Amino acid sequence: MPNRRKFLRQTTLGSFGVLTGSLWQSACNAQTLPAYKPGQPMVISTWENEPANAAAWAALKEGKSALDAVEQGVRVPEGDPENQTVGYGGRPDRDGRVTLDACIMDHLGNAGSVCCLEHIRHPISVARKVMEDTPHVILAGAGALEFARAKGFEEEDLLTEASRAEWEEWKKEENYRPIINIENHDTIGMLALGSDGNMAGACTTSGLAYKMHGRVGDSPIIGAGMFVDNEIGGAAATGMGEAVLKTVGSFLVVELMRQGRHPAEACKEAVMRIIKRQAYQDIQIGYIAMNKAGEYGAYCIHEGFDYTVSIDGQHRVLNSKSYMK
Ligand code: SD4
Repeated sequence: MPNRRKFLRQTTLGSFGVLTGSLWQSACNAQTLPAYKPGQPMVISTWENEPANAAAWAALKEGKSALDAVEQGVRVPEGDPENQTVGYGGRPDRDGRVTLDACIMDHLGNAGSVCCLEHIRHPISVARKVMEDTPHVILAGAGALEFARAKGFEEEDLLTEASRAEWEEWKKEENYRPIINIENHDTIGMLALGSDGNMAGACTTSGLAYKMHGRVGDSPIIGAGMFVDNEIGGAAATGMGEAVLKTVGSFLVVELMRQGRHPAEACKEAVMRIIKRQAYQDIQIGYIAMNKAGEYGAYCIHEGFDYTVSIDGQHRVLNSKSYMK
């Protein structure tokens, strides 16, 4: 949480033009991670998500697929009421409804997604069912809920007392205006590489807090919030979904890696596309990426984006390089 508070302070300053330019801040503690060796499994996720990475790691160690690993990994924050940006306990839209977005992709290029899904704690598992049990890629809203019910998912009230109380306060302060709230940053995007060399990815979120009802961000959109190409690698995004959608960010990162860019450089280029095109002082965007050789990296607009990397059973939270301090 301190990172988000810091980010808010920075964006206030940012709007007064305190811009430090292109900075490579290498406060990275990657050296404390063991070096990746070919044939090892590996997991990378957005933000401080060690428990999620540990669950994914455990799945890989049990011999499960990268697809199982990412599903099991992201289910951890989905089920955690303390995490107010993913799954159960997520902050609601401006009408007080918790609407969830998620997508999943396997090593064969199969993909599944749900958008604006209500009442289901684990949208990632519904997205996987869309991928595996339907001829479609995306199900949205009432149709997604109907499908989840038919697949036996339990319906429940996802709005916790804490998120309800914050929403009630927001309604007073914001005079019920729809705003895009930059405070809401903990979406989990996760990529896993199995020891069989296959990669899969998942992304899940409650989206921007107090969004308009029906708003869908980048997170459930294949190629925007997450993308995997098993020949090359994968990428995932967090932050202001509208900017990621307009630049098809995760697909771009993977295509840049295909052209030979290191994952960190590819993430930087995707961030720079946004910076070139729109006002960026008040938005955060962070990308993570990993290639098939186990190289990884991240880049973000504002300092304060962390990501979690797991190699050889060790999980480390690393600081992403950023464009602005
Ligand atoms: C969205 N990208 O709905 C998501 C929000 C997010 O960390 O990433 N929060 O736009």
